[in-house]
Amino acid sequence: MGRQRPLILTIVAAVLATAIGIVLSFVIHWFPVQASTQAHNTDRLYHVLVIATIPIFVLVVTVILYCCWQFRMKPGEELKDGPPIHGNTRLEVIWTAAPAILLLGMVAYSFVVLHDNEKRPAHEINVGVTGQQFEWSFQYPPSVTGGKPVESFQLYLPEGESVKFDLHSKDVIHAFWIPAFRIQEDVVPGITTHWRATPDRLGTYPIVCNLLCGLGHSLMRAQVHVVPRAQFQAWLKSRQSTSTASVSGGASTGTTGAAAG
Ligand SMILES: [Cu+2]
Repeated sequence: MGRQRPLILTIVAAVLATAIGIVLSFVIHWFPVQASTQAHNTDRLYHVLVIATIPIFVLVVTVILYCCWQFRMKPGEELKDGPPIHGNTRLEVIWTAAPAILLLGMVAYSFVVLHDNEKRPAHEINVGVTGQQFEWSFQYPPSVTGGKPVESFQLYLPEGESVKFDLHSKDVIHAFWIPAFRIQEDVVPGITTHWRATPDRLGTYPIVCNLLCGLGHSLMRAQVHVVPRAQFQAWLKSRQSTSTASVSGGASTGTTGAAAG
């Protein structure tokens, strides 16, 4: 009985700590608003990973603290040695197999989310993104505008429609990141990289360059405006009539012409 009391106390404390940890993981708002379907998937995955890791963290810390408490050296035992142990096959199989199964499960779930986030939908619009020290510009091809191409320093997107971004860089490596969409991709000179998102919440959200690209890196910001389809169409029309002179057809020609968006 004397040995059992500390063990029961420890187990109760561990269960309590796990419960508090899981509750806290729900109470704390870790992320900015979710403004794309990908954001919901990504946050759900993150939450599952956090909830799966809390009991493991508690288990490891509990075993350490329990051993320090119960098996620490007492006065007079300075020269004593511990009992010789040659291992425990069953225990070793369990502590190898259990984490392996858990990890494989989390990897499989992550893969499914990634695959879902990048899946090509039946309908999508293409928008060109050009990064250069230290600004973003956006190109809307005729397939999107229904007429002349449009270039802008503001990103407008219709709500509820999948967008495939084609990313180009004019100088060094940048990273195109919209935190509210939860997706980021490197923008590399010489190649075109891609990024797909479906904005599902009206509003204006920051666009960030997330790779140190030079002295003005911290200023390399822009905004994405998620608007209803009709407003998007109207904005494209107004841009077509005002930016004729600054755009010369191609997707990545844009010199720093009309600055306002
Ligand atoms: Cu940068």
